[in-house]
Amino acid sequence: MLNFLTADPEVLKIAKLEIERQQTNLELIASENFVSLAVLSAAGSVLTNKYAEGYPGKRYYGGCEIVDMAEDLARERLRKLFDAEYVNVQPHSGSQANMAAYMALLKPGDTILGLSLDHGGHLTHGSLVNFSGQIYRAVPYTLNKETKVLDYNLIEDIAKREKPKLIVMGASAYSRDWDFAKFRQIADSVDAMLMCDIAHPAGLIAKGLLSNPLPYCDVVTSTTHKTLRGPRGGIIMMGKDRENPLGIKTIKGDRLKLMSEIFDGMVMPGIQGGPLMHIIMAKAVAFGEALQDSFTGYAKQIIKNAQTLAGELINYGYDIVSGGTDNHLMLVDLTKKDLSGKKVENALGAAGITVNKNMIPFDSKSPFVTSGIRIGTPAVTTRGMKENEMKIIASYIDRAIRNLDNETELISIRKEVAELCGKFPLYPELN
Ligand code: DSN
Repeated sequence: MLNFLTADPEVLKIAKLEIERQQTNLELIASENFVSLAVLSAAGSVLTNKYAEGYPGKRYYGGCEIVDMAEDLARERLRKLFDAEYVNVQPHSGSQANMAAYMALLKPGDTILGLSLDHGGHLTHGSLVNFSGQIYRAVPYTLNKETKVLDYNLIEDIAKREKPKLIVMGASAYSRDWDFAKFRQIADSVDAMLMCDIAHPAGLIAKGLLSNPLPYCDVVTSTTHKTLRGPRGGIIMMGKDRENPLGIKTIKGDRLKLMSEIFDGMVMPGIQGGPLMHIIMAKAVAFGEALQDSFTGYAKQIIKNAQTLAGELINYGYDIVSGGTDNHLMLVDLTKKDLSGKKVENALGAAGITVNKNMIPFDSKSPFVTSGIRIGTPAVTTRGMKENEMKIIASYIDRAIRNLDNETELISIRKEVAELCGKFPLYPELN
C-alpha cells in the first residue's frame, strides 16, 4: 500500500513512522483497535471517488449502482449483526450519529438526561462545551458516590424531577454492564424516549457478551471502530417491536418506513451531505468479519484480558473504579498514589505504553490533569495477546509508575515492550 506514496516522501515518512509506532507500542487506548487489511483496503478503495448523496435506489447523482451495492451490503450485515429492524450506516462519526438521533427526536430546548462526562459519559451526552449541552437542556446523572456504579434510584429521582424528553444511556469510560430494562421502566414512568450510545462495547454486545439495549431503546447509536473493529465511523439502529417513539400512529408495517424517513432524512440532508462510500464499504467488511464465529472468541478474549489486567493492577495496589470490569476497559484511580493521570500518561508513553488520562467520578482535578487513566484491551487482543501477556503488561505499568521520573528505567521498559510487541506482529505486510 505504501508503494503508492513513494512520490510524496514527506507523507511516506509520516505513514511509516505511524506504522512503526503502532507496531512497537502497546496500544491500550480503550477506544482504539487495529482493523484488518481487508477493512484497510476497502477504506483506501476507489469508492472514495464517488458522490452518492441520498440512499440506495434514491440518489441525487448518477452512476451510483455499484456504491448502492456496497451500502445495501453494509446495511444487510449490520441488521443481521444486531438483529435490528432499521439501520443507517452513513454517519461519519459517533458524534454525528448522536446529533442526527437528537435532531430527529427532539426540539431545541428539550431536556435530555445523560451520564455526566466526568463520570464516564461522552461529550455528546449533554456536555456544556458540546452542541448537545448547548442546543438542549442537558441534565447529567452521576454514579453512586460509594460504589461508583450506576445508581438507578438516583437516576429515577432525577428523571422524575427533571421530566426529560430523552434519556441517554451509554458511556466512554464505564466498566460495568447496564440494566437497560430498568432504564426503560424509568423512561416510561416519565414518558421519556430512550436512547443508547453503544460506541464502546458494540462488538461485545453484538456477540451477546453484554446486555443488549436494542429491545428497550427507541434508537441506538454507535461508532464502528472500537470493539467492533471497523473503520472510523458511526451508525444508527432501531430494534424490533417497539412503537415509534414520536407517538405517531402507524399501522403495523409502516413503522419502519416512517422511522427510516425520520432518521435517514436527519442524517442526509439533515446534517450531512455526501456519504463516505469507501468507509461504508469498509463498514460492510467489518460487519462481515464481526458476523463470523471467530469474532465471538475475539470478543470473549477482550473481556478476559481486561479482567486479568484489572485483577493484576489491583494486586499491585491500584484502585480500579467500581472494583473491576465487565467489558473491555477499566479506569485506574490514582488518588491513593497521589499521582495525576497526566503524569502517568506521560510516563507510560515514554515506556511505550499508550493510555489516556481520564477523569474519575467526583474528580477534584481538571480534565487536563485528572486523577485517573483509562485502559482498554481491544487493540492488544487483536494482536493476539492473552492473559499471560496481560500479566506482563500490568508489571510494566506498575514499574513505569514506580519509576515516573527515572528516564533510564522507562527506556528499559520501552525496549521490553517493543520485544513483546515483536512477538505479536502487526501489519507485517506493510513493512
Ligand atoms: N474519543 C472517544 C473515546 O476515546 O472514548 C469517544 O468519542
